[in-house]
Amino acid sequence: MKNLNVGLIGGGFMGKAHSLAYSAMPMFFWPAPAIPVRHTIAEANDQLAAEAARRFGFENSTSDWRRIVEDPRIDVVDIATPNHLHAEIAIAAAQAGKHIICEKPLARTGEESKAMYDAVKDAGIVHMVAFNYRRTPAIALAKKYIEEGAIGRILNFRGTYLQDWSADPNSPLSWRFQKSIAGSGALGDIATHVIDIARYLVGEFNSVNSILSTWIPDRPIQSGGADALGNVRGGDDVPRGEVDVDDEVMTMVRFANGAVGSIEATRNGWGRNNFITFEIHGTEGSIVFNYERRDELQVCFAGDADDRRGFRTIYTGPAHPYGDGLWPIPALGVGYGETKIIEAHDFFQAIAEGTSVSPNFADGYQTALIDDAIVASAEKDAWVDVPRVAELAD
Ligand code: NAI
Ligand code: SOE
Repeated sequence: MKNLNVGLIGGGFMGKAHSLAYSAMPMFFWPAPAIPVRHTIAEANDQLAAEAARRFGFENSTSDWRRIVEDPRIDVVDIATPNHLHAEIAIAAAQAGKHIICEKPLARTGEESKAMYDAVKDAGIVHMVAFNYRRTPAIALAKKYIEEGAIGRILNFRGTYLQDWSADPNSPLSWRFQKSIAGSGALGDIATHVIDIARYLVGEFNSVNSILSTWIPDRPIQSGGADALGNVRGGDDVPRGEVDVDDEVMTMVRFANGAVGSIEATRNGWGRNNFITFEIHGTEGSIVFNYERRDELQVCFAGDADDRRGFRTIYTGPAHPYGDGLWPIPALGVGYGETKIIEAHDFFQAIAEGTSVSPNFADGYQTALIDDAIVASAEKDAWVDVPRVAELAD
């Protein structure tokens, strides 16, 4: 069992989640595929970097991420910065031969994502994009049931990602509302998670027909630092800046396997906090999931007797995906942290075994192509075909 040195870039929300995963992964999954060593963390300035190192248990800190990429002692580069830095860091890290885990969305556009994909493709490294929700045990259980044919041929997928952290017009103009940093709004930030889940469970997208809306055109300017995600409100006296991304996305989908679907995402849905849901109907049954009740998967099997047919609730536990590493009794409760711990496990296992892991940069690039098609469709008010990354061809 090798030690692998991690250089983490960005010590905000995801810096916290990834640091937790690195320290906890061997506690959950033992023997661990490798031991992640929290070697160096980079932040925007020296003070933030030193503070992040103390807080998240890193041995060293730097305000220059290039020092991580150039350090021969570093095995793994973890990109947890706002989206505009993903491409530059990932391309430099791939050229330096580092294994890379990059937060979602892979980048701001398909073009940037392609450059990242091209950089990792022939570099002989393991690359992963951090769509962690598919590692929620109940979602992995849905995948298992689908692969076993338990609900037959999939007819449709209805997915949502609804939040309310920015529903107040006085929640700040974080980087998530600025196109130059984020690339897009609710689309790249949260709809991409549902797109990833839809690709995982149903398959590739052929075409989309979409609407993008921006309900709140300006917000109080936030003065730098990690994103406050609406927890700090600007008053009437704070200068406001333009929101140049979408607040909401709705799209219809035609899948390559003939299924149809819809995906909706908003960060303005009062009362919805992290409402990632899907409902899938197949020829032999249905599956329903709601992340706000993430220990549960609801299933209905058409083959049940007429007088028993209906939704039943499975509470995930040791008998289900990732059950060996998690908690010994169903319904003790898995959280967001556990999805990141499982993600870290699968990433380090791929490094240790010299295999690839999913979702990787091909998946991140494909998701970016879907995002671009959604934007084009909203602009044209028409169905738009989604190009396919060659290695993901049917
Ligand atoms: P955040 O705003 O909380 O943290 C970003 C951090 O990066 C800040 O502390 C900032 O100071 C730092 N940073 C900025 N420039 C830097 C530089 N040049 N060098 C080093 N550090 C720098 O943002 P958050 O929420 O952590 O998001 C980061 C990434 O993770 C984004 O791509 C976001 O889309 C993604 N994300 C993914 C989630 C998931 O569920 N997988 C959840 C939240 C975010
Ligand atoms: C804000 O919408 C956010 O932090 C997203 O950036 C994450 O990807 C999501 O998992 C939680 O909400």
